[in-house]
Amino acid sequence: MRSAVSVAFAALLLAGANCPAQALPVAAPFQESKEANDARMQWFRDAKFGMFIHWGLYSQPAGKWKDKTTGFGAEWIQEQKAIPSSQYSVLAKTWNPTQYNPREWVRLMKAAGIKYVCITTKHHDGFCLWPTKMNDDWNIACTPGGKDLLKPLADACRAEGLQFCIYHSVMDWHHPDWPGRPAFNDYAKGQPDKARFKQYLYGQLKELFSNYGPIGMVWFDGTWDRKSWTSEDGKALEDYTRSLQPSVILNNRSGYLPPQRKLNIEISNTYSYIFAGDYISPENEVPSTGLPGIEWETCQTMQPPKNWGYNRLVGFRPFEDMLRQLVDVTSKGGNMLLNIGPTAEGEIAPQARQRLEKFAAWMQVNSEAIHGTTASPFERLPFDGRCTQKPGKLFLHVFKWPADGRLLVPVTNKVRSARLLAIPGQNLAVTVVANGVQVALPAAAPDPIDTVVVVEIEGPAVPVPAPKKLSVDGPVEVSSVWPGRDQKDLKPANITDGNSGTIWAAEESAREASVTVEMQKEAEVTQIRLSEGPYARTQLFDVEAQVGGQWKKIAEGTAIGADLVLNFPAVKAQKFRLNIRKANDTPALAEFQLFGK
Ligand code: FHN
Repeated sequence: MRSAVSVAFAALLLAGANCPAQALPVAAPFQESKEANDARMQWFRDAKFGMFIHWGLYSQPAGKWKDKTTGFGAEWIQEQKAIPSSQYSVLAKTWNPTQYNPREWVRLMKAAGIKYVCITTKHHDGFCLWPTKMNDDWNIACTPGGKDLLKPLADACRAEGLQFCIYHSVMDWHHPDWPGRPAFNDYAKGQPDKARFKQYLYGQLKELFSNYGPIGMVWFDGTWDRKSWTSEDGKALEDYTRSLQPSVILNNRSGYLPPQRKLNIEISNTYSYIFAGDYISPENEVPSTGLPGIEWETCQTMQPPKNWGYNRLVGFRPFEDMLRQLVDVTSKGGNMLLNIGPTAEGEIAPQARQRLEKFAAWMQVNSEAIHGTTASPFERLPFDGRCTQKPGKLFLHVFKWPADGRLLVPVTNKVRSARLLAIPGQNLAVTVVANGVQVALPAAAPDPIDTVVVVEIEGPAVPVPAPKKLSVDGPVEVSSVWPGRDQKDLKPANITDGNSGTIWAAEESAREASVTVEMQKEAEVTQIRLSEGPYARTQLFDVEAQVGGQWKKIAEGTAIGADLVLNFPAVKAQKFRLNIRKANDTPALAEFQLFGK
């Protein structure tokens, strides 16, 4: 019989799949002081950027098994195509990653700003990337390559100063004793014995914690089948893992379900929001406002949708998208664990390599604006970008370079200096204005994806209080309206309904237009937000306020787009007018909102 449990787990004297299970080691519940917790978590808090590596037998089919293909979940191919274990196991006879060069991988990752590396020691197919003594047929020693894949990676990480971390799936499609045994496991006979499965799991963790030096983190996974794996199983697993190396950090997927605390933000991936382990692991998702006071790490893959293992059939995310996401996550106080799926040969796919090299180029200039930073002090920024901070320093990540060359930083602190990380030694002029400080920028952005402006301030950042949303509930006057049948959908009232999904449109041939909004009474306005929704037709515009019966220009620009924030010194008025002076198609507007006191 091809059993995954055929060699003794020495410490437990486990004799085989058909033998009764021995008692499991029971670890004392883990406890630590706040100070000890801070010390243990510090590297993780500072790291911000980790690399996830999904590598295994599934890297050979890489999305294609015989004539069947998959565009997602390449590492799930056995389950997706219900491949019998007796057929899937041929992959162990052919795996030989001759191009594997972990030292070179780690150097590439380190240059890209990665601070920790988390590799799949065992994914759901149960195949082990190290020569485990806990089975004799389903690990790297049984392949033509034969060599331990973890050891040289762990050594390379330590040599380069990166944390070596392990992903470990509890769910195991291959092991005959996994209680959720799938029908395609045609090797397994008899009834699964969960106690024996736990001995296998614990025995493997014992090996991993004994032979690979300090383990930074265990990224447990595959515990969502509550019939197979209970909260008690998860709690015991956490305690046992911590007893092996008390410094280890655990994600929240051991299966332990302690009493839940309420999150006051919208989240969709509930599996990842269980308050177990040391941190929350939203998958493919960035919590909109971050999770203040809670440690979190989002895992994201380079090959969407949801390909964690290498898929030769699908493309890679653009670098711009991934860099801005890292910045967004960092500005919200989280970490990003970015996944790559190496090829079966042991190479980092050229597309992934190219993206890591782009990260390296950016990090060479800007890494101080990521590593060791904390979340933005601002609820909202008046420009398209993000903020990260360190004591005495604000890092303003500018995604869209302001056309007027002025960057408004809504902070009340005294400013010592401002400069671009890309041009050190050249201070930028700073002016104190009504809504904060204004930094004079050079005409062009040194980096069109993310240029970082560092503003040195005195004391902890104190933001300018955010202006409050004013009620724009008077009639909306427009120069013209779209004719005919669609008129009621494109009505002027859409402009003030707070929904950027509904728009007003002018008469079809118009290339100029005006929109006037009105409040019930005068108010001090300091900010206007405009949106054209999905359209970007305006090429020249200005905004006026009606003061003492006269229209007075308060802002102007050349583009509006999906979300434009205009800040200006307070103006007291009841009516405001947008004049679209030039558009390349019928003018349309989704939102015109006023903010102030
Ligand atoms: O099923 C896995 C999946 O293959 C992958 O490993 C991801 C990574 O976060 N985790 C699981 C799904 O939540």
